[in-house]
Amino acid sequence: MTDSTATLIRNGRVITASDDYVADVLLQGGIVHTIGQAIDVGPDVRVVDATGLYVLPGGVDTHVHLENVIGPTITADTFASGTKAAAFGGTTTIVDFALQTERDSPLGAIARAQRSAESQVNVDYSLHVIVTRVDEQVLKDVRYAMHHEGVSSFKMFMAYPGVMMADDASIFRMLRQVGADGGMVALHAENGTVIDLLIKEALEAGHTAPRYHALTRPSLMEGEATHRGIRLAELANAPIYFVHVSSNDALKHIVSARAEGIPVFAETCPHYLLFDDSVYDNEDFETAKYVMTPPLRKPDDQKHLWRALRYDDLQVIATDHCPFCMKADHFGLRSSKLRGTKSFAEIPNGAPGIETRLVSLFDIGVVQGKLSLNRFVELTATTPAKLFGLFPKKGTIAVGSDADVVLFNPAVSQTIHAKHLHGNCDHTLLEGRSLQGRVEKVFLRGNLIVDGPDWHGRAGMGRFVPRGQVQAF
Ligand code: DUC
Ligand code: ZN
Ligand code: ZN
Repeated sequence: MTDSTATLIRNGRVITASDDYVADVLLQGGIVHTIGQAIDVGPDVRVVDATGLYVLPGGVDTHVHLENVIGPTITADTFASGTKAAAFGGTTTIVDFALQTERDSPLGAIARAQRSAESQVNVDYSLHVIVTRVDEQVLKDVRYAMHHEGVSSFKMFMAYPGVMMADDASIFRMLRQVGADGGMVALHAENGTVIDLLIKEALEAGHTAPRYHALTRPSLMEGEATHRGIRLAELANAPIYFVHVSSNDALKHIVSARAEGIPVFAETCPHYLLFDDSVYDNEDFETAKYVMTPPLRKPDDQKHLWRALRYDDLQVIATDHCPFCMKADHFGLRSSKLRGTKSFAEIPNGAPGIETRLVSLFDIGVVQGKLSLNRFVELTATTPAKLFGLFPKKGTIAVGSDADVVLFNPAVSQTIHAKHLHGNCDHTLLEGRSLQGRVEKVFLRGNLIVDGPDWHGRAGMGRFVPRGQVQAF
């Protein structure tokens, strides 16, 4: 079958954010061509029987770190390995990060990431620019990126002083301009200077084990920064998006701001729903697996995250896939948690998750009755596509949309093992866990790239997707 082969997906249950019906879906010319009943096709069309399967829009994961250089570290997945893993997990569009360094501008960061991604990506992709420094020239470049490069979102950090942290005035200037231009500022909300003090004090007291990562990043400091970010956005009259919301201390500010009518949007990540801070109750180095930022929180926080997911105070579930190995096999110590055997502060922050997002959320969300099927699709594909200017090309199944389609079997279960996953990371937080549901087939713009265990994709077949304005209202 060639790339241009049309495919008829016969008799599947089509699930979008708003609909749920059994139909035939014809993928042709890279787009969803026709949706109907008993569609008649010629012999040159590949027919796939989807009876008993869900026909879902390809997942949209708007928070992943592939080949990201963060200080002296680099994430363990390349654009090639990470996007292959994404595809096997049912995600057909990712948004990665391009880091503005001291030396270059946001435009240089975009060009650099694109150069590296171009020949490697297996699914479609875009980039958020991490803006670390704001001046007149940077603001000009940000405007240019929005209008001419198809990059309409910018991440800023309230944490990591001296590395990536931006001050409040810089964040405010970005919010004001990007908001006026129809884009989005995404914020990492933690009070960086207080956290750095707590880290220094912990190390001085001889507390070096991974668990102190969590103990030095209290949820109150996530809440404080979230509140500050909201007030900056309110003053700037701009929408704002909070990445990786983990705690009710942060969420409660988001809930009340939304009730006041302030355009505040936020994501959480599967790990905050799957695990709680009891994993830190030991001094073992194995616990470094759970060193991600923000850290895992209390069961009570999870209860609030689920409530917010149901009632739309959280709109997106993205992975924050930020893989670092427990050993030093990929890129050596640069991408290994082993950097931090002597000090938790040196453990690279992050966990893998790009391949397990849909199946884990299907199991703990849909199967366990916490999310409807429509809401599951909305959180993992449709709303991220809308908030980041990709909709309706991405994020839904509709005539004219890209033919990014996942056939999902809700009736089978699988046990997750790192050795069966497709990324470079040597572990998964879900090792040995049995989950209901399985991705059976994945189409990227009509091309069958995943067929059960078989890979038909090709590095470089993913495309950069220029994005438009935020569709939040
Ligand atoms: N923030 C992220 O979004 N990802 C990895 C680490 C971090 O601090
Ligand atoms: Zn962050
Ligand atoms: Zn991240």
